[in-house]
Amino acid sequence: MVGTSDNVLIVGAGFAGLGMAIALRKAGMESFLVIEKGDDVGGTWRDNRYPGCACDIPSHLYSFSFDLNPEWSRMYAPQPEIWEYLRRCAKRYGVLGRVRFRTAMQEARWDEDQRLWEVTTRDGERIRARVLISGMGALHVPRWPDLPGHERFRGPAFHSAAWDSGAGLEGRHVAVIGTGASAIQLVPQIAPMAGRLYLYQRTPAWILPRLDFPIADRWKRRFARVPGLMRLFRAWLFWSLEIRVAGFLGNRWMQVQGEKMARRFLEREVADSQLRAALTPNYAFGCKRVLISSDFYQAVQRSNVELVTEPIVEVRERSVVTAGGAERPADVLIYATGFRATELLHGVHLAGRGGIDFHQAWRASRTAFLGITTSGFPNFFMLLGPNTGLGHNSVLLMIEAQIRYVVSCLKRIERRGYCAMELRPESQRRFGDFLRRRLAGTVWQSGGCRSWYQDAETGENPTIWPGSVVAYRRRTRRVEAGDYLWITASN
Ligand code: N01
Repeated sequence: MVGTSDNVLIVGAGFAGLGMAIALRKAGMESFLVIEKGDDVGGTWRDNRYPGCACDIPSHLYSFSFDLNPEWSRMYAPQPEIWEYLRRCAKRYGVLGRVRFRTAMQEARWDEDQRLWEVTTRDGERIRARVLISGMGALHVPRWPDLPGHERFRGPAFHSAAWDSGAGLEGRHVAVIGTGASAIQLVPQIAPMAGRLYLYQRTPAWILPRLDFPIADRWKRRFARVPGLMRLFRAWLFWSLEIRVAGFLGNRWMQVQGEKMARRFLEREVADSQLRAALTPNYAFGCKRVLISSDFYQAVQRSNVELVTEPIVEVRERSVVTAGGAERPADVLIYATGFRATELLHGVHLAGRGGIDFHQAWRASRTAFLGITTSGFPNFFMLLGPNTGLGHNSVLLMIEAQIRYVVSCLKRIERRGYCAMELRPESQRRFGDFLRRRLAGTVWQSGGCRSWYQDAETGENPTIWPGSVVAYRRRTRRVEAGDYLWITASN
């Protein structure tokens, strides 16, 4: 049992949770605890270990702004390196010892009398804290398609985010379901070892080449010697990605240019016109996440790889059947089918003021102010909450803006002697209206596709920030006192 002296409870030890813990230490707020469901830090970079797993944002930008790393081996560092970077940060900034592993939050209740969060873990332990911060992320609960007969399958079957390295793919019939960001990274790696690989595609993606290369030692040395140079490089990366946002927000000219580049790439890489047609999306460039890969198209054209575009209708003991009745053998089944990205705080019961249920409140409003705070849930903050994902730039920039915002909130509470702060319902409504207006014209909502950014039932987009990183930073720079109710011991 953690005493109430632990002011802040952070849930999750990925980029968001660790970044938050480090920021609290830097702000002199030492009274915090991090709980983590896994047995190590790293979040998504600990979980995703499939062959070829790497970041699709350049590493010099996909890292903390306060800990630039001159040692990145490549433009797009592989997963083990990113994971190692995070572990190093946890140690370097003295937060590793503050993480309690194998501790998953199951329930949290706001105790109105005590003005505290009472958290229950999956093991039944109780933890009390004044402030609750979710760093649980959005891409950690695997999505399993409900394929008829999947339970009958006899061979190893696993999700890309829970890679079974003992499955033994050599010379076997391997079925990969999905052609999203994970699949296009893992297929080129496993295709050479599989006997035959069947790639089941429901919707093709727009793909651009990945300009990946090793970073030369002399550049690593320069970056280490002159940190300003590294900052300059990072700034260049930032702006070259940031300008692309205009296309996503509705600039047709930029969308057309993007589409032209992707079409040219596809034409250059794939000679067979039938295969090219099967790999060509029928929706606007950017509607689904634009993927980057320089080896996926090559892998699909290997003689032992078959792209299957008919929908799967049944999984049998050792095969997959598609519409039309074709049955293809399968010894191993790999689900590269993504995550339940629109289901916030999946598997957690959160009860706010007056016992209101977070999931019910969410269904009614579908917004969180700046993606961070929600009315009815005092002293509760989300990192990488709704509508703060990005399609065009490094999401770490969003996480860091949120962390700064939360620290400002906590400082204000401390300075003024408040017990808690709670978002005013009208601030939440205003922000929700703004989001809906902004999203309406974006390619994500009007580009003619259905994507994991959208809620499967309503088609609404609770995932993406409909603006630039610069605009988000501007909005989160200051905590506007008027957006919140500030609660004292007596009111
Ligand atoms: O998941 P996805 P992902 N039958 O949802 C298909 C991040 N990430 O794990 O498009 C057949 O993109 C589905 O088809 P459709 C990144 O943000 C980051 O690949 O829905 N297919 C789709 O093709 C990324 O965007 C990195 O029609 C089925 C695929 O499965 C996010 O994670 C690296 C199906 C799922 O693709 C998710 O990527 C990797 C069915 N029944 C991932 N059901 C970085 O480098 C689903 N599909 C930072």
